Amino acid sequence: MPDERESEQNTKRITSLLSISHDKDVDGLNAAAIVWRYAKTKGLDFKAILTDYGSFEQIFSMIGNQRDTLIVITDLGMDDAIIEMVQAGLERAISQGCRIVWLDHHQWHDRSIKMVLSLGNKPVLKVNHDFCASEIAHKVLMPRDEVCTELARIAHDTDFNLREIEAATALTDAVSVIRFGAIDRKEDVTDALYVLLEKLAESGMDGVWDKNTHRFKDTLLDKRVDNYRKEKTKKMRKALAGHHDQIIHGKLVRIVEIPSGLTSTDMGTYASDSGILSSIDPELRVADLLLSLSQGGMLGFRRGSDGVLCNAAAKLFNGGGHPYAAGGEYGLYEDFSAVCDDIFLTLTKNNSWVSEN
Ligand SMILES: [Mn+2]
Repeated sequence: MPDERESEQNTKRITSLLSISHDKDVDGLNAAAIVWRYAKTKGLDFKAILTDYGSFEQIFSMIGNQRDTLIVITDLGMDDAIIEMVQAGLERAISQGCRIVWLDHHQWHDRSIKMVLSLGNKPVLKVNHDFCASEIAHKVLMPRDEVCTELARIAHDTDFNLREIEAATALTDAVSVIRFGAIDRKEDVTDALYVLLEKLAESGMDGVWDKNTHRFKDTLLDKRVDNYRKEKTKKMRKALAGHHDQIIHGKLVRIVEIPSGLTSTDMGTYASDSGILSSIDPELRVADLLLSLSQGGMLGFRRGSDGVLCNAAAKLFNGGGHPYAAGGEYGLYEDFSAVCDDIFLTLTKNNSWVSEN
C-alpha cells in the first residue's frame, strides 16, 4: 500500500522520544517511567515533561518545534478550549517527521478523538476508562516487561484509591510532597520529580523503595514524606474532632470541614477508619453518610454503609457521582455550624438519598 510506504518514509528517521505526562500523581509519573523504558528498548533518546492542564498552550507550541521525534502523551485528556492550538502544534511536529501516540483514561469528546485520529503519520490514540493511564501504557508499549507490570499495578492501586499496596500509598505522598514543595519555591515541577522518575524507569519500585525497612531509599525524601504525613494527620484529627453529627431518616450523617492542603479523598479515607475514630473518641463510629466541606464551599460525599446513596444526596447540592462517592457544591460560607444546620435541614426534607436495603 502506497500509504504505508509513505508513512514509513516519514517516520523512519525517528531518533528520539518525548514523553508528556501528568505531573499531579503517581499515575502520570509511572506512565512516564513506562514510556522511558520503552524508549530504552528502542534505542531512542529520551526527554520527559511533566505538566498539568493550565500549561497546554506552552507545551503544544513547544511540540511544534520537535523533529523526528516520537511524542507520547499519557494521563492527560484534551483541553477542548484550545483544541485548535493543540492541533496546530501537533500538525507542525508531524510535518517535521514526528509521530503521535496518545494514551489516556479521561473523558474525551468525539470532536477531539476525530481531530487526533485525522493527523498524519498514523497517530495512535487509546482512551479507556476501565484502566489508569499507566496500565494503558503498559499494555500498549511494554506488555512483557516485569518492571512496567509492577509500575502499572502501583499506579492502579493509587488511581483507583484502593490503598492496598503500602509502597503505592507512600509514592503518592512522595509525589505530593515533591510537587507542593516545588510549587511553593516556584521551581519547575518536572525538574523536581526527575530523580524519582529516572529511578523508577531504571529499576521500578526497587529503585526508590526498600521493601525490608518499608522506607524510601532516599533518606531525605523519607523524612519529608514522614513530616508531610504527620502534618496531614494532625490537620485531619483536628478537623474530625470538630465534626457535626445528626441522625436523619435513621442514618448517622456527619459533616467535617476539610483543612487547607488536603483533599476530600484524604479526609474521606481518614474518617472512614474506625480505628482512627475510636482513638479520637471511643464512642465515635463510622458515619453512614460523611460530607466534607472544603474552604471554597465544595462538598464531598462518602458513605460508610450500603443504605445510603451519595449521588442522590449530592444531587440536592447541585452535584452528582456514584452511590459510594459523589461531589456537590454548597457555596462560600463563614459560619461552619450554620452551614451544618442548613445541610441537615435539606437532608431531612428529602429522603431520596436513603436506599431501601
Ligand atoms: Mn490518571
